[in-house]
Amino acid sequence: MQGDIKMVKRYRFGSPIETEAVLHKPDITERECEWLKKSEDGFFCRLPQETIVYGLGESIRGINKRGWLYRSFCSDEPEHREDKQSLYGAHNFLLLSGDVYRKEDTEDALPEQKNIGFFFDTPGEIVFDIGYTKRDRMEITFSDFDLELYVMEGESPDEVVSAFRELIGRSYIPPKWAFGYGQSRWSYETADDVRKVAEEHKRLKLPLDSVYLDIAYMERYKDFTIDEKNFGDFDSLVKEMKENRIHLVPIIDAGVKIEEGYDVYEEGKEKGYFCKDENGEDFTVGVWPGKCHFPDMLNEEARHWFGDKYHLLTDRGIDGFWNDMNEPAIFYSEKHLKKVFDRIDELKKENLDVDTYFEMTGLVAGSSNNLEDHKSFYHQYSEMPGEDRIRHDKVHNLYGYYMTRAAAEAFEELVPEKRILLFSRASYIGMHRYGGIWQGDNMSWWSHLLLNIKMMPSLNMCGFLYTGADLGGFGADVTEDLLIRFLSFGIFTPLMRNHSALGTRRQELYLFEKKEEILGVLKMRYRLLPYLYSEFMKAALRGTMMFRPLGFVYREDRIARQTEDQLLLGEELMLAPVHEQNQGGRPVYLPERMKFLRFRKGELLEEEVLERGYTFVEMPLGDICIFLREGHKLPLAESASHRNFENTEDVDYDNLVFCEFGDEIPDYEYYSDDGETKEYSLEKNIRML
Ligand code: MIG
Repeated sequence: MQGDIKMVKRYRFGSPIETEAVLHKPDITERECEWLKKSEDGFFCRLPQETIVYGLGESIRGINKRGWLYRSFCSDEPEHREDKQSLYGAHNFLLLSGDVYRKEDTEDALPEQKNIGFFFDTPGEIVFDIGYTKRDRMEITFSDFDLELYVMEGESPDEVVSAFRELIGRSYIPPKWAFGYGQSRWSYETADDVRKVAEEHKRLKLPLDSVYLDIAYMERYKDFTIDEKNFGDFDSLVKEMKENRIHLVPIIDAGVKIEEGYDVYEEGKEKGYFCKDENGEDFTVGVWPGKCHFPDMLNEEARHWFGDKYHLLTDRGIDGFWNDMNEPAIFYSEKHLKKVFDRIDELKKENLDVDTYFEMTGLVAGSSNNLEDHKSFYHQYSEMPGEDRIRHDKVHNLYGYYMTRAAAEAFEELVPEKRILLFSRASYIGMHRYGGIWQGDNMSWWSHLLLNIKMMPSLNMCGFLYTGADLGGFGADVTEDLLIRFLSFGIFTPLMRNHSALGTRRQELYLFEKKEEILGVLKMRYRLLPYLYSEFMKAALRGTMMFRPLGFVYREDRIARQTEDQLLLGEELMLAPVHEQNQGGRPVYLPERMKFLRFRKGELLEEEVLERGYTFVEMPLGDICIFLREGHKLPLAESASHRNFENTEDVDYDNLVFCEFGDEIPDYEYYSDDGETKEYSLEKNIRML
């Protein structure tokens, strides 16, 4: 159901900075918000114990965000631990479901059953204290209390989400091949490393649609260059890969290397397109390539200029990109580093004790991504004509969004007919229209598989549909069982990419022993593609979610509302992934009767009707277990034994087989299109099957 814009209220506080997150703005409401009380620098409200707080998109902890303090400030945070407060995205959307109090209610007032969404639209820092300081209270504070607040009520959580998504506009849609399996590594060091990945996949009949190029393909980490020594035959590499129907997806970093004669640097400097320091000089930071400047993505002219540079790669046959380090991440600033060195010089002379020793280690560790640096550079924001400049920290959460927007807007001009794969590390709501996101530098930890599961619905609420985690985990060493379990969930996420960090155990699929199991899991992905693509497109075009918490559907069921490690996918499926080591299965909560489907080696092996309640389900490594809701059917591409999938082009989207549960099953709304052009249309492309 489409959200009705009339049920959305818009409030204004202070003098908000335009973010262009909201496309369709209702008129400003003059009355005060019924649900939130104003404090000096924010809002607060009562939070009855059973009320669920959904939202916050990319962040740590649960689907229910209660019981922690989250800080909305895009951060290069490689340790997604429970004690952290921020990740790479700033997704300031909350959805309260359950009992809520009107703000003028007295202590003895009775709460009302509600579903209310809140979007706090401001590009600076926000702290969400959701029952952290006090369990039954939510407090939201702003570094700058200037914002637009959107409040939407609905009969159900789904209705609230639809209303919100209608405000913020349609989600980014990638090409169909971007739903295939992608292999990545920081870094494939040479063109031959890339060839090797393709060859090994071919040899073992493991499907592959893309290979990702991390920073090594560039010449000394300079954006839009190619390293001559190791990727000298770049054009033939692209061509060879294309012949094998494999897409190369290079990384682009936010920092532009300072180097005489490097055209991107020279042009940016000459035209004044870089962010400036207090004195109006180009602001210098240290990132990958050493000293860099940040292109001023908020300045429209600079944004066009930077976006246009992507043509250097699209001209050479590249049709996918990932934008990195765009929080923006800072290893050090020149100014700050000088202070650190000065102090260390002083400390050299001392007998280091507990205080001075930790001061010293802290100085070095603390030189990256510190707020002092974020406060010491400036943008010329085109949305604020008349203002000379705006300090970065006040618009911090827009940087990655506008970098990705730069690329997306350029593609509209460079290749208007064609979809380009694009996803980003940092993001803000609004960026969901321009690209997807990956979930950043997770670890090869079981807890991060669980985090991946929990993050999917939260991201979907905020419009981020094209997303997924680094399968297998980015940092730390993977084990074979973790990799297989990660993949067994990853086959359902739109972005399905295996990526891992420099120095960690290699994670390419062909290096592991359980080849049959891995092949089986991958085959299942390709058999699911017609369904996944169809569900993705409907969610994008209707403003709905692909992945939902159980509590969205089984709203009266207390256990379902509290279930955090099972998800609904579309209207049809429930997923209950194994996310702990050495588990041959797991207890599954069935909020209603469902048909259990077990697939092995890409084939349906077993089906069984399971009754409502808890059941222990055997799930050996490599089995794909799916729960089908009654009255529904699941379309699948032809049985894998008839076809060998090398990549998405081998999937037959027209000849489908179905798994069904129930006596009278309504037709499945099947969305299918060419997957390349932008002729999206629900009317034209849906068939009832
Ligand atoms: O700080 O380009 O999140 O995916 O492999 C490391 C190297 C910089 C961070 C990205 C990661 C990528 C890595 N980058």
